[in-house]
Amino acid sequence: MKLSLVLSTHQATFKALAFQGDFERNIERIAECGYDGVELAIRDPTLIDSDQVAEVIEKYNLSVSAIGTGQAWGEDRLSFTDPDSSVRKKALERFFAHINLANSLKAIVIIGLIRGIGGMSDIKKEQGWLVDALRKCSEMAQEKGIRLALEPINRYETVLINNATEGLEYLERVGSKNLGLLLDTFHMNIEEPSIEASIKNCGGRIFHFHVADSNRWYPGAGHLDFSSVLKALFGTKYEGFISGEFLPEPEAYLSASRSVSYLRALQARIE
Ligand code: LER
Ligand code: MN
Repeated sequence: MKLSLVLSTHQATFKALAFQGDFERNIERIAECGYDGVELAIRDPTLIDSDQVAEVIEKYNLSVSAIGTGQAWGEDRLSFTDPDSSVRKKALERFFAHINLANSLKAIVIIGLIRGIGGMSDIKKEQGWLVDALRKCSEMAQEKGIRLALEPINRYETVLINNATEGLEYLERVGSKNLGLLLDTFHMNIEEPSIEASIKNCGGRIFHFHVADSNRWYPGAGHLDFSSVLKALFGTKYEGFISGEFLPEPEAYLSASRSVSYLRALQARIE
C-alpha cells in the first residue's frame, strides 16, 4: 500500500490540506510521518520551479503521486465549462501546463473542480463543453504517456459529475484509455449508495484514491468503515496511491501521522 498526502505549494482557500507553508519543511515532515509520496496541489505550474520541487522531493525519498489542478478554479476561476469561451480556452491552456509538469514529475493529473461547478449556462451545453475538454486533455496527455483521473465531487460543490456512475458515463463518452477516475471517500460517503459496491463497479478504472473520514478529518476520526473500504479497493487489484486529503485537525502533523498509523494497522489486519 502506497500512501501519499496532499500538499499545496502555495497558500490556498481550499481547507482540506494537512500542510501549507514552507515547502521543504512540509516535505520533510511528510516523509517523517512515513508517507511514500506527496500529491501536489498546484494553482499554476508557472509559479513553481519544477526542478527545485523535484530535487526536494527526491532528497526525502518521496515520489509525486498526483498533481491537483482544482486551484485553477478555486483561486483563478478557470473552468472547462465557463460560458465564456476565452475562459474555457485559458482553463485548457492551464491544464496543458499541468500535464507538462506531470510529465517531468511522473505523476497522474487530477481533474477536479477545474471542470467547473455547473449551473452557469444550459446544462446540456456545459456537459458538451466538458466532454470536449476531456477529449482534448486526454489526447494531449496520451502523447506524453500521462494518465488523468476524473474525480466525482459531491453535490454541494458542483452539479457536474457527483458520483461514480456519472464518472463512468463520462469515461464512456470520452473513450480514452488514459482517462480514469479518482474516487474520494469523503464525496462517496455523501453520494454513493454503497462505497464498496461503487469501488467494485469502477474496478480497473480507478486511477487514484483520496481518503478522508466522514467529517473530512483523517481516516479513523469519523464513522467510515475503512477496513471494508480498503478490502474493496484491494479487491480491484488497485496498485496506485491512497492519498490523504483531509482537514489539518486537530493539528496538521498529528492528523497526517494518525492517518498513516491507522491505515497501516488496518492493512496489516486485512492481509
Ligand atoms: C478535491 O480533490 C476535492 O475533493 C474537492 O472537494 C475540492 O473541492
Ligand atoms: Mn478529493
